Amino acid sequence: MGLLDLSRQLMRRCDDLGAISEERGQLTRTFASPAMRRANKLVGSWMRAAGLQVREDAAFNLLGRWESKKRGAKTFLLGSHLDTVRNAGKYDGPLGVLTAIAAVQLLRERRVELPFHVEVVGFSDEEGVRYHTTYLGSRALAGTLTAADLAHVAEKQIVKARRPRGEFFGYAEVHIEQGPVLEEKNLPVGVVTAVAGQSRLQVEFQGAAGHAGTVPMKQRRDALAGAAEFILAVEAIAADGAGTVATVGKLSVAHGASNVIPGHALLTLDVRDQRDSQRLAVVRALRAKAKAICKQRGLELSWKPVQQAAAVPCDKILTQIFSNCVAQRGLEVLKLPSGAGHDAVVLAAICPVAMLFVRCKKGISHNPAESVKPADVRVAVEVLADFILRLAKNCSGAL
Ligand code: HGY
Ligand code: MN
Ligand code: MN
Repeated sequence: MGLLDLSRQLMRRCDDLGAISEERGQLTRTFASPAMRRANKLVGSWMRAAGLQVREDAAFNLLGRWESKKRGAKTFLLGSHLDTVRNAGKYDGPLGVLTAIAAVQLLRERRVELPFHVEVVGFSDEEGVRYHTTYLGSRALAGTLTAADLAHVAEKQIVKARRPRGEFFGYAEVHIEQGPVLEEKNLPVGVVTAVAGQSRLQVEFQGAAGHAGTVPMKQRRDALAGAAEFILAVEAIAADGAGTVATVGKLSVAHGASNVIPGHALLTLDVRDQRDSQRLAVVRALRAKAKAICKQRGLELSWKPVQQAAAVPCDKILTQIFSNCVAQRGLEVLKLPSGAGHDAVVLAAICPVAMLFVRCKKGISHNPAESVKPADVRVAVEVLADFILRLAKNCSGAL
């Protein structure tokens, strides 16, 4: 099957996979759900068709292995994630897994022999929608799960997915850019320099529920009004950070009713920056602001960090190989940072990592309007296949 047919097949597969959801009428696939298992079964059949040995590990990661004939060979990992956010687009995650399968299929059809094993992985929980703590699948595989993580998780057996240290000599991930830069520059692909650090927290405002008709305004301890004041402060303080982004993505009011003064409000806070010191300074400033709001309104504050991930630079050697592959096609090599988090952040703790971005329409992501061009996907498959070949030429299987 040539490159054009492979990329067409890949686009059809994104559609087929995008139809596997746990919510009617929209795409939502969360960690260890029945929909996730059905997706693993379908993608596993495509891995098998590409000649890979397929298995699902104890953390519900899907793995497809291409064994090298070289004795004592190390393993290079390719892939991305198969879980999604709620009401997701079809490409955030799956595009990277399916591109890796297509690149491997292309090389195997060309009877290529590699001096290293290749594993294609579909990670089971990059988005963290189910437990609000991200990267459960990749952290289980990397062996970096903490006791605090596991306290949230019902599926304790995921720790058994841990792979021996040193088994992988690198990880490469293809992913949609989820931003507007490649489209602005009219480029199909870009090479990622680093992935932003992120802090995820849970913030609660505790006030006093009361009758909406009888409690005078001055005597209220309205938790939702306090949360609302805080949310606007999040926007203002992040905007001052020159490159920091901060988001309150979820807000819930306990026992909410139109005639009840909200006594309790819970929100999620997500703060990101390429500079860890700046990110941590913004988190500190936001905590101080939340305390001041609570003091002024007579509320109690609960400030719970859920997860921290430091900013991660991509490996220079692997990034240079990607850059050479892109340049080889006569394309400008645009290098750019990632504001979004990726499983590559986790793998960087155990091996060198690199990422290739694919242009996506208007930079839209975490939205069903997510879309990519077949021609750009074809470039990504070609670049990734070439990347693997150059890796084979440039190293004896260990960087
Ligand atoms: O939140 C993120 O950056 C990624 O989409 N999980
Ligand atoms: Mn995402
Ligand atoms: Mn993603």
